[in-house]
Amino acid sequence: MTDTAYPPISEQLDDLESAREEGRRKMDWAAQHMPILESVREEFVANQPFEGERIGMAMHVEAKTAMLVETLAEGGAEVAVTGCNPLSTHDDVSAALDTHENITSYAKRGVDDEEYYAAIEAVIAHEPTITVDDGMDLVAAIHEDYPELIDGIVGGAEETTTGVHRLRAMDADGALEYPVFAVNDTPMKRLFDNVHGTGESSLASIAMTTNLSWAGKNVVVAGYGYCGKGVAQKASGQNANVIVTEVEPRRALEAHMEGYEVMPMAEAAEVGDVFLTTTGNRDVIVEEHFEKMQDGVLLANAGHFDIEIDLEALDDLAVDRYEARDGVEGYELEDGRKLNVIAEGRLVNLAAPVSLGHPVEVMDQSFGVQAVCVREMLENGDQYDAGVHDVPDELDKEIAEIKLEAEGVNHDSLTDTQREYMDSWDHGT
Ligand code: RBV
Repeated sequence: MTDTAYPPISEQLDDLESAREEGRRKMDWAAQHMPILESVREEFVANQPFEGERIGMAMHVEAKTAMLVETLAEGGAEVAVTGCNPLSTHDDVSAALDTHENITSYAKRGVDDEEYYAAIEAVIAHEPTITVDDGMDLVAAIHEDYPELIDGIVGGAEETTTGVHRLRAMDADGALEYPVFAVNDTPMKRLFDNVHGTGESSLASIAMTTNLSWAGKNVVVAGYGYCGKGVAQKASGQNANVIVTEVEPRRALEAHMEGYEVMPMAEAAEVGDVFLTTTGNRDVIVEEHFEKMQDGVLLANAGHFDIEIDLEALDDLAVDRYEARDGVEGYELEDGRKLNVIAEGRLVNLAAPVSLGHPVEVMDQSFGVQAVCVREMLENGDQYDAGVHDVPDELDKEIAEIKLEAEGVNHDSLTDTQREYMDSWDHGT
């Protein structure tokens, strides 16, 4: 695929018509539950803020993401999109998107590394003026291989914790050459998408993939960040006994004070029934842990990349490997124990065969923030230097207000006297 341009999905599917219909049906369902994007879209259709812009995107291409892609295209942009994980694309949705006259979709499920990067290059070939990433692959590829495009790029937005982490490392090295909004770090993203979205969808995907119960299980949650908190809370709500592993002392203490058992992975390995990694770091579950695990355990990852469980080491230990179920690979060890890996250790809520990603409502929030961040970058781009930027709080609040209105929830506002009091420092006892 390297010597020819990578083709859009429409040129890669056999039964294109039925794929497009099914993709559109999935998108219509999502749209009915995405009031924020609906409202933002109305504004964009009326004002055409992205007229003449080219937006390059690498995200999980499924129905909810498709609504963001369409929202940006309806606002006047030419959009080129591909996946941000080889297993999370829904080909039918990708095909439906590709029918839009302002959208080209290169996303395809089950691509190998070469095709994955060829599709990223195909997006970059559109010479984007704005990038929207989930995991920073576009920003990385542009800086490494197409630095000549950077002058023409107004800015970007990043969806996920891992992407923001990579961007901050790049920024600290002085290597990030255009401004990028850390969408992940907003309250409207973190407190909902990371906590509830990851919690609900990871557990649902594991349950549907294995047909096993959470009740009575020892569930080991690695990492007690926003995602880990969500997973722990939802597993506990389904009557599992939750064990947390953490490296950060205050988070370990938080987990302890919230009623979970906290212990090193070396100890948790001996007692866990299900292991779910949410750290964003590598080598969280490694050989010494596999050696201690009970027969029949489930291993899954909810972090962005597939590096948290050391599958190479597990493969070396295994005397046999087999497909135990669709999406579950059994690794049989020399002593007869079987360890079951779900979705190849890739982020389970999107890469497992029956997974659908986060629930629609939380993605509406995250993508609402994404949409107004793109608008902000174009309206006020000259106010943002190269580097990672927090999303202006007013934008995040704008999205919260739209959601509250859609839910029919009223809330109080500060009176002038209260506002003045909060802004002053000279009121003592
Ligand atoms: N995520 N997207 C979906 N489109 O179904 N589900 C989860 C979807 C995002 C989520 O915002 C998270 O930060 C990121 O995927 C991890 O790659």
